[in-house]
Amino acid sequence: RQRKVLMAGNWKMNPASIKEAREMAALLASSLRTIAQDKPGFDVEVVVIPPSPFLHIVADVLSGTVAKIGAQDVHPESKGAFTGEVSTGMLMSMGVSYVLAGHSERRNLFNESDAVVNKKVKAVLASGLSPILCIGESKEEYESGLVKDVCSKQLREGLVGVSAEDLQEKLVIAYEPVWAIGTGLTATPAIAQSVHSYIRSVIKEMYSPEVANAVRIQYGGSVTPESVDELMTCPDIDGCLVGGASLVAEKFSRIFSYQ
Ligand code: G2H
Repeated sequence: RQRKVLMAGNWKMNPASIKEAREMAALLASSLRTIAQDKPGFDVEVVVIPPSPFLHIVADVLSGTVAKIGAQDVHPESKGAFTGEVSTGMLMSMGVSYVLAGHSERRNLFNESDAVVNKKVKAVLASGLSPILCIGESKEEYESGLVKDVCSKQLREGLVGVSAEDLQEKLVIAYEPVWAIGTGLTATPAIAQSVHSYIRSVIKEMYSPEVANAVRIQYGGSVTPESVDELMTCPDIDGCLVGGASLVAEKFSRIFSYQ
């Protein structure tokens, strides 16, 4: 695989306190330091995505390690009367590198449309940060054989106005079948690989073979230390977006040091 592997841990709305966030980050920092010592060739990009109020402390505790920091969401406007929202500039000033856009929980629980997701993607890119554009079908869509239609639509609408260069160098796609999120059901490596390969074919059609070959596509949905090794043998899976298992430093460390 030519593409650099990206393993991201999405903490969602966890943990309950800043004290616990500091402890989780400290455990991860110590595990990253051990890996840096024991595996000098370790070349995986590791990203930790805590809730906004904990970004600062987590960035602080992880500084000096290879881990980068991500945010779970952002508002497309740069400032103003948007009570409760957070801007790309605020995230940048806290040391954030990646921002999730269109996570299925945002789409389903907060009614984010493809048009809103696209605005966020563009705002993140305009600020110089890297968006992780999340796409994926629901259980009903999966059962009705609509995987390709749903992924293609979310991709095409999410990427409106995104340049080939940004897609090649900054934007990451995360395929997360909604039926596999937090349910303990992981798509089999064969299912995941076939959708990833399809996603690459859509990018090829929209952009070029070079862009399709360069864009990183993560898999997400109940990834665990038990499932990661096989998923990572798939040629079109360039890393994982991990939820539940990223809350336990030992598990997340095992995931990003997959074999
Ligand atoms: C999908 C994933 C992380 P989990 O939402 O984005 O969560 O690994 O808990 O299914």
